[in-house]
Amino acid sequence: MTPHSIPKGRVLITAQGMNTSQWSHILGQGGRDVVLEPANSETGTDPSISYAVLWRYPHGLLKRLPNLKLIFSAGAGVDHIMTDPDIRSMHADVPIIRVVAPNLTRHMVEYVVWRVLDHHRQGALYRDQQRRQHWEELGQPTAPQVTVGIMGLGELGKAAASALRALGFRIAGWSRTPRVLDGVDCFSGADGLTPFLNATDILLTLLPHTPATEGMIDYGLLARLRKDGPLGGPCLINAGRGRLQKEADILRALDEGILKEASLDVFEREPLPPESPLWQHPRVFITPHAAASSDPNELAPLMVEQMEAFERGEPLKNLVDRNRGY
Ligand code: NDP
Ligand code: OXD
Repeated sequence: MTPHSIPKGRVLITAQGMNTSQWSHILGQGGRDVVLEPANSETGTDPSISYAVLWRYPHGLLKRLPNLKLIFSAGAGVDHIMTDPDIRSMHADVPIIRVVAPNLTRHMVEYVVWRVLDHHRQGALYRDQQRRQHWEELGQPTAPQVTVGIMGLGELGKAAASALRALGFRIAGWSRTPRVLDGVDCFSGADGLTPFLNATDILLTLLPHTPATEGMIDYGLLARLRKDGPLGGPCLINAGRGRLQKEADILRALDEGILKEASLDVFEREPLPPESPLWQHPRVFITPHAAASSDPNELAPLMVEQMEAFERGEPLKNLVDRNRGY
């Protein structure tokens, strides 16, 4: 492809729950035309759109964009796009690009360190003692006695592993394909899952939601976590996706003492419905999918760089592998 062989394309941003006018302003700073809706032509299609920046968008939208050249996820997870039937039919060859960005990774690392330290330093028990004005020092294991098991050793899992290692925790990791990471006891695939779980005191899930990972955080999995660990029971932290977990199983495991505590940032249904018993559970800590949100000031310029690289015929970064689904 010769340089500048593709004209500057028009951008559509559709991202429910995000500040799309801010996104649009930043995406358009280099003089690029940005719209929040496809034009309403007679056929219902808008052939002028080359790039779509998407987050929780209505499926059916992509049908209206016959000349789409690149799809950008406005977040690291791409399950909202991979579950859209239109990306397998009319857009089967359109590259999908996900977010990999230093500040998003930093935010996830902050969340992970916060939640791991809270479980490790027995935050829930001390908060309860404070409520009861009860003064009692609890026994405290040291970090090297505790294993944090990280499911997902991608961009976020690797960064979390290195921050937690620096605090002295033992780290185990589990991924789809075998990985070798300094200071991490790495496991992979179906055969590696049980030994990984058996070694884990604090389970941290940073997996994508795919058909292979859906619903895998269930009672049977939680029952395989280390039982005789130094924290008096295993803890779960899920900052990956809600569809990884079966919430009824988490509640059962908590109530039967199989699981000591849980920190959940993501849920089967979001917002978490008011009737969910998770809200009131004394050993569950809830955040509203806030572990690492997408900042247009950081992400929109990275997207524009990729559009420009594409228009110059240069290779793209952070491409989603459609077969793996992430
Ligand atoms: P990556 O694609 O970089 O890494 C994904 C990791 O998961 C890889 O190690 C991969 O294995 C592993 N994996 C995928 N499928 C399987 C499987 N079937 N069995 C075992 N391991 C599997 O993703 P990121 O680290 O960037 O992000 C992870 C997820 O975090 C996102 O998909 C998103 O859902 C979530 N997220 C949540 C946020 C929040 O605010 N709560 C913010 C940002 C992201 P392998 O190494 O073999 O490929
Ligand atoms: C993401 C998220 O995937 O915020 O980036 O969940």
